[in-house]
Amino acid sequence: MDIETLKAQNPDHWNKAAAIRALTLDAVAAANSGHSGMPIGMADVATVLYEKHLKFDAAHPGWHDRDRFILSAGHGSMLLYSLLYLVGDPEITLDQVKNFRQWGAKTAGHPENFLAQAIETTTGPLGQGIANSVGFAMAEEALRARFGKKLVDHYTYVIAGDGCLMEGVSHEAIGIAGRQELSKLIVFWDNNNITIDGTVELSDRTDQVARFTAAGWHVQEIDGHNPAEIDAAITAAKADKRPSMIACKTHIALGHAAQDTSKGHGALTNADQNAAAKAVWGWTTGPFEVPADIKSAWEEIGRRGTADRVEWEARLADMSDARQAEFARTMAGEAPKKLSSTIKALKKQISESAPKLATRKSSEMVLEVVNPILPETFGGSADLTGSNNTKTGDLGVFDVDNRKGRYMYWGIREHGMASAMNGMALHGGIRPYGGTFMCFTDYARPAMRLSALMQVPTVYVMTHDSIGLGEDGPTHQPVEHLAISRATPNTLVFRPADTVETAEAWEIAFTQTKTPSVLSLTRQNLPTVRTEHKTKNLTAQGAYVLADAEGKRQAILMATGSEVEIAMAARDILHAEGIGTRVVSMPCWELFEEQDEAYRKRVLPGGPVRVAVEAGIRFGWDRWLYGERGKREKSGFVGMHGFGASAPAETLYEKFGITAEAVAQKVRDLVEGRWQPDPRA
Ligand SMILES: Cc1ncc(C[n+]2csc(CCOP(=O)(O)OP(=O)(O)O)c2C)c(N)n1
Ligand SMILES: [Mg+2]
Repeated sequence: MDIETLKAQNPDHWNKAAAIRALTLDAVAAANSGHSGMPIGMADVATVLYEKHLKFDAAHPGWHDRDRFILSAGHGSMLLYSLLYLVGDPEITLDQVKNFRQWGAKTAGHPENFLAQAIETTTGPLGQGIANSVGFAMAEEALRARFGKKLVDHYTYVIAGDGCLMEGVSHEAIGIAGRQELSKLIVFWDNNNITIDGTVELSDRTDQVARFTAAGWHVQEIDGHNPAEIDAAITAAKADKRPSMIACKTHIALGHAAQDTSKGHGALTNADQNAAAKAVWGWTTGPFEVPADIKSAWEEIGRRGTADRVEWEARLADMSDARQAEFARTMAGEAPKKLSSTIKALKKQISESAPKLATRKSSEMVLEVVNPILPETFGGSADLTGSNNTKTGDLGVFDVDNRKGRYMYWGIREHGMASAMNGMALHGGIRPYGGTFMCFTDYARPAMRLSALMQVPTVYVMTHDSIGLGEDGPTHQPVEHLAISRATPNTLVFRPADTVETAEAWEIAFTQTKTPSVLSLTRQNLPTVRTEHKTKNLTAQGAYVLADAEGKRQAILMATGSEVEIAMAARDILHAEGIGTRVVSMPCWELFEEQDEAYRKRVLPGGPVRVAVEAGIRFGWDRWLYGERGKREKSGFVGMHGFGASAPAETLYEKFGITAEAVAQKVRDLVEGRWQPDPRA
């Protein structure tokens, strides 16, 4: 259908959609950057969705039972900002739209979830939104099973572009959604056949309809500019028991000189061409001006859900006080009071019995006592359940016929798992944790970075955290992954030395509201080093004195995880030789950095020689070796300098020189002034 016919057939619809198109052109032109074509192309789909289907109340963007709208094609951010301004969102005002992409504005280049309540997730890295949406839809299912349909009953709508569908993570997401029959997930594919380099044919020939169908989705193909077809397709999608993909044939930059070309993808800033496009759309007002009747029609859409919300609030108010309080606590992500006492009791029991355990097993022990008292936890693993020790007795398996299950078999999909976990956390009401091998942090990395950026407390259970995993060899032995994780802002990286530290780490991870955690856990057994029970959570200080020097303090050994045992053994050797040695356990650098100067100085005083021991690369350790009152000539590192190898763990520690004797020798050299620059450092 040509534009004139579309206009004539449904002028009310056309004008509402034109408002999105015009605001997009104006904001992108004012910013002199951004992406005009996608919002212009998808304006009709978005208009019908908001006008006829999306359950929301513009004045209350935080209403828990709202439908979620996820703009996976995040470069088209002006689509979202236009919609929010038009419906009367309290945060995305006209001023915000005028300040698109400027310092301090909520209308950032790509949507950022932490800038406005109505922005459900941060998108821009293509594919993330569609993968997050799987988590949103799972969270809805899980919470509906827990709290009932009266409180939780909403859809998750997604707009994904060609780019989102080409990214690998979309494959993982589509597979999960199909297998789990997430019937309330509805994805619109902006099928415009254009990406930045040209047409899709340049790089892809996938039959997307066949692909989604093969994964178990309900699929429809429509004209993405025809409001009647869009409406009917959404209605049909809702009625189907499968997740739905609606392939919307659209024209990027519809009505603009750049229509149907890759030029239309980016910033359309040519004033004449923009004026001509507005003329084609029948848009006659000045920049950022929406005629009052069109604006008020949009505001009416923004109020469409008010009655629903009020009824929902009445239903909530009708529930028992206890139920209301539990719902509020769950949605706010507050840990129950019992968590702290449960962790303390476990710590006491462990300090007394001093078991020798792999910290992955310690982690399971913690989860066994914590999961029953935190009904919001949701565990899983990327096909390594028995290795990651993430499944505890009471969880039950999340599945089509058991939405109360709190354990997910994610399959071999680290990236999809991480991204979906972010979606669950963003939805609210769920505390997701998921496991894989530490070296496959790489496979989950794009989503792990977004957990940190988006400020969501997703927990990553990363087991087999060093050469200590042994025979599987260097492909499976992380060496740089601690450094990568620690380099990521707003991420707590825990490498606990025993069960007590593991329990403390979990307590911290499960009380975060804005920070993800990475738990780096061993495959191999470790002794309990915290044999004296302390109620205080020492891991919360990031680093602490585990064992002090006897006699004159000549050396400080800093270690994490499995190497704390080695540091303790080195301390014994050195003490036998009269070299007073302190061992500092450093389970979480980030928390140690947060401590005040006085505490850090007490733990790491200047003077003694310092040796760090960690079965990973040195990167980052210099901060503690000589950045924190230390001296380069009095410091050394015992760890990895390259990739590992395939052999039994004990052999590897021996061959790579990560032994108590090697640590003791390093200390002797430093104490006796035989420091040498390490060319590998
Ligand atoms: C992971 C990732 N890779 C690359 C980019 C850069 N990028 C932004 S949009 C885009 C093209 C996307 O094509 P499509 O989804 O079809 O969007 P359209 O051109 O139709 O608006 C690319 C490559 C990105 N944002 N994220
Ligand atoms: Mg495209």
